Amino acid sequence: MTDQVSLVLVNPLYAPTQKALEATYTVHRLWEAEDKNALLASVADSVTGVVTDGGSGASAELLSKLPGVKVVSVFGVGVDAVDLDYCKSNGVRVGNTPDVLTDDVADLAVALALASFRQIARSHNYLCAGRWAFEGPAPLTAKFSGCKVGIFGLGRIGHAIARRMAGFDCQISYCNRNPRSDVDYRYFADLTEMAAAVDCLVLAVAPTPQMKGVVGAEVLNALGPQGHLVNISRGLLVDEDALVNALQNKRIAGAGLDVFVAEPDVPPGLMEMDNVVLQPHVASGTVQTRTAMGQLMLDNLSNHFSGKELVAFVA
Ligand code: 8YV
Repeated sequence: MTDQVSLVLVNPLYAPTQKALEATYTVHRLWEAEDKNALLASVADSVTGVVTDGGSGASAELLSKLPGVKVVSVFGVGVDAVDLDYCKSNGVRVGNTPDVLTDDVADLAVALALASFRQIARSHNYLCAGRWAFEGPAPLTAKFSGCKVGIFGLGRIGHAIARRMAGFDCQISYCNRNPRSDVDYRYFADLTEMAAAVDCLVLAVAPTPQMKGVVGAEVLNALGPQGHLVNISRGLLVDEDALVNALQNKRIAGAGLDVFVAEPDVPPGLMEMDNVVLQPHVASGTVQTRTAMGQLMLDNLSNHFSGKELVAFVA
């Protein structure tokens, strides 16, 4: 037990990881506190680290109540919910867990694309409702192999998705701030322009607050009635009202979504349509990957408290 190190844990983690964390550090469980501000005030003098995950992050409001904190260790790759400006201004290091989850997240993006093009949920429900026997073959769907894919955010995860989809003979395009010199995929500087040129728009970008709702009516109309949207990034990228409207009015063909604006709440309109496949933010949710994420999150902490560089960090 590293008795002298006291941490705040923002939300429950993968059980084996949380067990290891609490066996090593003095951990204050923020989500269990009836009065969170009272808990933070009571531990402010002793706490020197925060542990969180990609969804919960660590706000400036939280961190400002814990002036002794000099490390935030994120159980996840996404740090959009961590106030990086506060961290950089106050000398707080931010560790995350990239690479170990790339395969799983990319795999689920492909699964969601296939599920949307081939309407796997709808055909499953058609069979289970006994309609096959009475109505005959299920309605035809759309071919995925060879389609035009546009990836918004060709980073580590976006590139892994591109490699997988190239294996389905898909024609890959991407939209980044700047073109990459190490790939020969078609580059678009403008998201709407890329959406108009592809059949499958995949959101894999590490989002910034400025990207809120960037996938709205204009991008969805550009994607078009044969288009499919896949999101394994963050729900904040999508104007969900515009998406529900586009799906209900068949201005796009389908969607495969793992993330939502206000998780775990999901717009009811998305759950009422059969041309949508929904997942409860499980892209990194395998035993192997969550184990690896947990180890990396713990390694970042132990490195910090040993005066070493974090294994993987963003600040
Ligand atoms: C979550 C994620 O952190 O890696 C990320 O940024 O969004 C996810 O892996 C994971 O669901 C743990 O809560």
